[in-house]
Amino acid sequence: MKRVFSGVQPTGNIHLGNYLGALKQFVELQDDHECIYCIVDMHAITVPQNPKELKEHILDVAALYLAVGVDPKKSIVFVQSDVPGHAELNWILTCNSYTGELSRMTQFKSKSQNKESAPTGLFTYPVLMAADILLYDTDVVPVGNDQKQHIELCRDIATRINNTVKKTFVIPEGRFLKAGARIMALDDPTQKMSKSAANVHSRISLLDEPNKIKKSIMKATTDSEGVVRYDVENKPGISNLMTIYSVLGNMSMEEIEAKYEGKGYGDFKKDLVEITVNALAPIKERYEEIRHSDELIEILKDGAERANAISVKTMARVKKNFGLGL
Ligand code: ATP
Ligand code: LTN
Repeated sequence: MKRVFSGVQPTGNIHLGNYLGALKQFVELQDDHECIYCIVDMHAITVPQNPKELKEHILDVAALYLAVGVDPKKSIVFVQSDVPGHAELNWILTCNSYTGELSRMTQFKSKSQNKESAPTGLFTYPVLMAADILLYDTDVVPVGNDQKQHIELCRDIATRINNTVKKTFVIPEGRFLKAGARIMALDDPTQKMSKSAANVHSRISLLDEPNKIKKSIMKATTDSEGVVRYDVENKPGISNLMTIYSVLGNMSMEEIEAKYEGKGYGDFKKDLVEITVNALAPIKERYEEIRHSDELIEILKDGAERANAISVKTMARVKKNFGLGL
């Protein structure tokens, strides 16, 4: 069975972009893959975090994993900092990556923009991500399109070490969903939907109340043509809403276009509100059940133990191949 690894940062506001780009795939892969899903708290501290809030957000994301359908009987769910191998492998990979390649990462460029200096961790963030993936001999990494460059870097570092030191790592592949791989902000369809954007109506969070969902969708930026047609280039706003409609409502773009022929954006948006509210309701219900349960803590403890057992074996191999330790 092929092994799958992915991670989500515990930074609050898990949104439709995270769900359609990543979490939904996590659930789909469980039946015929060995899946490991991580809450990457060490990635979260690449920007300052309030410790109390971070702790809560870790449990929020863990509960959301389960609420969307990740099954701890099938998959390993754990917190990154509970398994020391991530930090250990991170250092070894850091010594085998180059400032030139890291400088080309667009996420670093955008997150450090207009700053005189940025935390070193923000710069080396993709190396820690590579460590997460390589630590488990991962074959497949389901992520949103925005992570493509980081996956390429991971493959480059692993290939370099395999070729220059010794064959040590499995070379992983990214898995990107075509429809819904990149959900854009509702208020500005040229930006990706993001947890950290100031405007709450730019995103739909998985735990939003129906009224908030309605408001965000009804306010969403479209265009003045008033025709429901998929055309990302010229009509990015409505096309983004159609992507959400298509994935949550299980309809092709052609079917959606046909359904709204001769109708305006108002009708389309009203239906999209209903589809979205109905899709998120069961997730919210399950989340409320599990978020403050002892079961959640037990699942994470058990997950860390199982993940650690795998990582210890990889680290023994890595250290041996590098000539490290006794
Ligand atoms: P931020 O928006 O603050 O930059 P993020 O949501 O990108 O944070 P993560 O929590 O690490 O950061 O993302 C979790 C997963 O969701 C990743 O696989 C990422 O690729 C995916 N993802 C994030 N935003 C989107 C989006 N707008 N569309 C599709 N997938 C996304
Ligand atoms: N960088 C990713 C989160 C992440 C990840 C990973 C995803 C950290 N480590 C390993 C897949 C595999 C993000 O920001 N979305």
